[in-house]
Amino acid sequence: MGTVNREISTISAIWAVMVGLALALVLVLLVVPKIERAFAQSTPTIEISNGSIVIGDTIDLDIVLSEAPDGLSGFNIDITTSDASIARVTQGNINPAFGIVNVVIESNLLSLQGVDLGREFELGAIDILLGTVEVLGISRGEVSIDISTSSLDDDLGFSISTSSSSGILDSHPFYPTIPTQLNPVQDNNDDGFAEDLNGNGRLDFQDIVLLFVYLDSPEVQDNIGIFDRNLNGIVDFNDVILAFDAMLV
Ligand SMILES: [Ca+2]
Ligand SMILES: [Ca+2]
Ligand SMILES: [Ca+2]
Repeated sequence: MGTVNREISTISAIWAVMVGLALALVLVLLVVPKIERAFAQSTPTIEISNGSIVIGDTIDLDIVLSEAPDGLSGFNIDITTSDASIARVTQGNINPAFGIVNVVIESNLLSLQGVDLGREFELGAIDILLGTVEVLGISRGEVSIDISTSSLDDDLGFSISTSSSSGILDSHPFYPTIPTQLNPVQDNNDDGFAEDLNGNGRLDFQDIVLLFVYLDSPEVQDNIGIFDRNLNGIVDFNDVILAFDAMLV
């Protein structure tokens, strides 16, 4: 009897181990994919593209949602610039793929609302163009174009957690190309005056010679702001001398 009992308890132990292993396997199969998915999914980002603009002109910048793993049913976002004295928001458009749209512009703040009535953006959609923002260059400088999200819902009505990526906009004067040269002039040291007349990215004597030779050209005289170093309202020989002095600093 003792031998039989020992055999029964051995068989029970083996079963217990097998059941334990089976449960562990089921647990691994159920849990691991979820952990992998959690690590694989990145946070969707709403991003505004960077740009460069001539003062007085406008530029349209794209507003893009990187991904909508569970679809997109609608959004409500606000866009503004970090400094309205350098560049400000003037208009906005929503991607016409959205069925209901609402655009409100108030001072330097643009509000965009869209609803995906046509079910264009379903599970797994990526690189969704929400709309565009129009920005006007006011003065020289750099601003960020910032987004805040009031609401962004997936196809089940749940809020989509996102991060925002601001666009960087460089607002600058018009840089003409001096006659006989291939590249536009450049403001190499970012002081507001263009010293690199041949646009080769560095200061050299040809830059000074070009300013002297083409002093009366429309390319120079029509762009006083970037050449008039003595601030007397015209580009004159004294500006050539001051440009030369600046080169020696
Ligand atoms: Ca300069
Ligand atoms: Ca140069
Ligand atoms: Ca001058």
